[in-house]
Amino acid sequence: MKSTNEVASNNYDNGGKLKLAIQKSGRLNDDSMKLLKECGIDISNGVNRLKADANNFPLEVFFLRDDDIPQYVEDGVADIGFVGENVVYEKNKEVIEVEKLGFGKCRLSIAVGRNEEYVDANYLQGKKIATSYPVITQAFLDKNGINADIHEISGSVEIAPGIGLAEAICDLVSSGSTLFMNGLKEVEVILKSEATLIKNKNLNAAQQQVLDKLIFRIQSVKKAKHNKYVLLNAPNDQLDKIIALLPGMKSPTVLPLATEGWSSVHTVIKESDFWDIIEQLKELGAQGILVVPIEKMII
Ligand code: PRT
Ligand code: ZN
Repeated sequence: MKSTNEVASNNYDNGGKLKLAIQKSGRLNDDSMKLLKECGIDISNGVNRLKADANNFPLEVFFLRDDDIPQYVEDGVADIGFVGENVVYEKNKEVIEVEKLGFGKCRLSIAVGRNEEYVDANYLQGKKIATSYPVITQAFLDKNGINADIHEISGSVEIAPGIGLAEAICDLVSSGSTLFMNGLKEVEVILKSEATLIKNKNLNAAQQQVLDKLIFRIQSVKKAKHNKYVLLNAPNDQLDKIIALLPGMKSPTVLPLATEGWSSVHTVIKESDFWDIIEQLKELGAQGILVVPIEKMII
């Protein structure tokens, strides 16, 4: 018979372990693996692997086609998944979106021939639209009261107008160069998408606890990426104005420099505010400005 301790620890092992589905290969695979690594989760790497265990976190990783991930998570074959929001909305499975992951950013857009005169969605009335996203496209058409013929194809959607298959397409765009090379222009953004963490609806309490730990780590990694650590030298007579410019987590650290009349100022600023603030700091006489990436940020 097992001791109570043994039973408790087994319960944790079985109940608290999470099965995570990520893309096997493709645009989301590298970033998914990188995020796990940045979260301090070490995955034993097999070649041609279908699944792998984490060595230092109660997690088992399944490598799947991205299109299948929502179904596996709905069924509970996987407990959680990293997948594009575009796939989540298209597949429309019963899963819960928990946390955006900050990579795999793209948009699902309508594009038409570059020389077409497109004023609004009414252009699409009665037209043929080629897409791999029939559900999202139909929802857009319904919302705009448009009656169009959706032609579902699984790949190379952008060539459809060129070969006379459709007058418009609805496809993923990131840089826009694929559209450009195929003589198309983007006319409507239907959905902005990025990779997201989805979960099964029926996680048990122990699994939810492990998921909360994972989310906490993901949020720390994301916050760190959005912020930079800034060090600069400031003339003491401008210190008040310089500090007023720097938001920081609490308030900046100020240390005297060996050179009389100067201080070293350390703080954290949002990457998005960075260029504006740097210009103003320079105008106030700040020198030797260093901007350093942050690995993790726990607030
Ligand atoms: O084999 P599997 O089914 O797993 O992969 P897949 O071929 O279906 O997907 P994959 O690896 O191409 O994309 C996986 C996910 O990456 C997508 O579901 C999106 O969430 C995300 N993503 C981000 C993109 C893009 N950016 C993207 N640009 N997915 C596809 N594209 C394609 C787009 O379809 C078009 O052909 O890239 C082309 C356009 O790119 P630009 O830069 O020229 O505009
Ligand atoms: Zn796919």
